[in-house]
Amino acid sequence: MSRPKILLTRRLPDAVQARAQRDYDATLNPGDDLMDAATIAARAAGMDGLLVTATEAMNADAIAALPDGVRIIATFSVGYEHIDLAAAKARGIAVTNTPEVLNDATADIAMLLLLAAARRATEGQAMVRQSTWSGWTATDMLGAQVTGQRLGILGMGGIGQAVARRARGFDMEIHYHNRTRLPAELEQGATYHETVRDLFAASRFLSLHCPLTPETRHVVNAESIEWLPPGAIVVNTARGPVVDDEALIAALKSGRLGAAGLDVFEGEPKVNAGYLDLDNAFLLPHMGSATVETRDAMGFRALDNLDAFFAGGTPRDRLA
Ligand code: 8YV
Repeated sequence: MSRPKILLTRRLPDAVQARAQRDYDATLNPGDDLMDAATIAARAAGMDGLLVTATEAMNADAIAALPDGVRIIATFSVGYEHIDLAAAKARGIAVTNTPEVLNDATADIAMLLLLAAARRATEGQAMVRQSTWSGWTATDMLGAQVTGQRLGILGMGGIGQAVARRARGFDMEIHYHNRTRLPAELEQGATYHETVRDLFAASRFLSLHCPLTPETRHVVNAESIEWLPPGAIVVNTARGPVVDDEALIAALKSGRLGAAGLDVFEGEPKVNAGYLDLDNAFLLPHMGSATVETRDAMGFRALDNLDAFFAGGTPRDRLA
């Protein structure tokens, strides 16, 4: 039997591409050019499946444009807001994602952002790199103590729980809000808040780990920022649009919030210019899952899902 034909819309790690080529008639994208919906539809001609990433907008129009042969879209990401599940389902196209395997790497970046924001890493780096450091003093560059402080986690899925585990190592007190309360063995003593407002009110530090949905879009906004304690520190490794950038920038400028650590941005790779000269914003370019081990694991998980589908089974991460 001939091997299924799959299209990889982005360049993926070598080990992932090697496995894809071993097991499939795989078309790669060695130049890693970004494909719009029309290009994907054209290159998907004759394909049985697509292996996409979060940079491809598989909205209703993009899915409608796909040739009939495409029966599965496997995304190399845990987030799947870029795929219209209802449109895929309506066309009988299966969709899978890659949960779990990026929990640790993303939680590591959340802690990096939290510590960097709390301890004024942006300013410190600039002083050293620009040779404006005039020497040690007992009173300059004082940041926020992390140890013993309250950390609010919005979205207590796998990544949120991995952040909680790390933060406990810093003796932080864990508070969270989630659509459903976790069982006690997963809560590990964390305090559950029924509402986003109650969580924000308890959060000296706030780390965002919710998926992007209509409910979470701009959940950090001018009104909800007022629920946070004065000087609170906000960390975002989830999705840029969870935060209303203009509101966050205004609060960082006024001092209503102490600092922010951001790995994701609305409209990325463009970043709201208001962040760029803020000393109290520590900024990274969407690197949450960017380790060799994790990116390999994400690719293997996507291929596991394709393997299960083409073997006639149900992929473990089937979303639609
Ligand atoms: C990925 C992510 O690197 O998995 C996700 O949802 O946000 C990132 O860690 C990116 O989305 C690749 O598709």
